[in-house]
Amino acid sequence: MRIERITLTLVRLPLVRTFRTSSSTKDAITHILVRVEDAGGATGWGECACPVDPYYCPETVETCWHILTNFLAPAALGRDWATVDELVALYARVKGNNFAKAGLEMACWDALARSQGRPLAALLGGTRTEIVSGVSLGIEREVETLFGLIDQYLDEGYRRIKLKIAPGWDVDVVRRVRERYPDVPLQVDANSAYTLDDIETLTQLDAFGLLLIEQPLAHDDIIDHVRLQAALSTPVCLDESIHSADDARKALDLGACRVINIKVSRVGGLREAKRVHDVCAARGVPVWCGGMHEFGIGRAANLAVSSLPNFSLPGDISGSDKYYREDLVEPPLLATRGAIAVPLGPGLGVEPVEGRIERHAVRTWKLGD
Ligand code: SMG
Ligand code: MG
Repeated sequence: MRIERITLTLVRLPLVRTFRTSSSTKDAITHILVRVEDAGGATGWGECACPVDPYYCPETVETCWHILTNFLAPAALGRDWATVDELVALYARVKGNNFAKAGLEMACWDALARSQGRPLAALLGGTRTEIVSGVSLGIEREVETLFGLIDQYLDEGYRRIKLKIAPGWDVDVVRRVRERYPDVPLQVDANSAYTLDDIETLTQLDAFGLLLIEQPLAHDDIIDHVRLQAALSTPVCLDESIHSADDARKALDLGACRVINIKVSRVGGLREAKRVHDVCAARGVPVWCGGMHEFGIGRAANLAVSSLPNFSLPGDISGSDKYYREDLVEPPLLATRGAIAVPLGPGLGVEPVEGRIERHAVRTWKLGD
């Protein structure tokens, strides 16, 4: 493979519903689409699913643009590679910046899979044909609003509910939700809103039969989480703290968590996501696929990686209609009875609709003739 042209498009889509977490509030999503053209004629698409603000992770969409245009795209352009390991080696000296790397790497995986006429899921070694989905519900003003949303998504067939929590929107809300929905698979995500000083609040959550408590403590911590996990019967799940398979190994060996949320973008791409999956699988630790409000391209990649066997918990990959009035790809990725089919076509198995991308484009950039 040799990438001869790279096109970036910054695309902004309004969200169907404002999404509030302990760390940010969003009513639209702006991601970078990466299109690569291979010398052999294959085209691939990737999505850089970074937030616009540095409140979930240190990167922002503009740092991704900077790193892609100045470092990653120039390092990959015009160079021969046969495997994704060889591709990644071309830009391995770029430290961190995982969201930026994931966008370019995804486009190259798509081009590679398309050049072989194979679905991306098959190339990754995936076995599942459909992915069981949950929904992630933001912080609302009133718990009754949350009840309405839970009713709606359970009616649509979604199989687990994730609630965002923050100080002031935690134990009482979870208690009321649990009273109203005694049997629903339920989990919570704090997005780093607590410290060990809050251990009493967090241990109260043990009473509600939660599947897991996601990222209660600092985004860059795995040490305090060890103490917290030892005090909780509910499994801790790490999200923000895990950037690589090595991070996963260290966190699990220390006892910082019992579950890992794998996000393709947070770990720098599909290759590393599979490595995190493998580290967890070898230890019998279940994983699930997290979400960053991906458009259809990133969502298709999430489905492909979730087809790996150890993605045994429901993911945050809801149907695109939960997020957007009209997504950027055909066919749209929708849930039926709470599950989404893994696309079977070549590559990501979805086709970006260029007219829609143009309509929502904020800015474009090209490298190569
Ligand atoms: O894609 O449904 C989705 C969003 C799922 O809650 C979600 N993601 O911490 O897991 C998480 C958040 C991060 C996105 S908000 C910045
Ligand atoms: Mg999370």
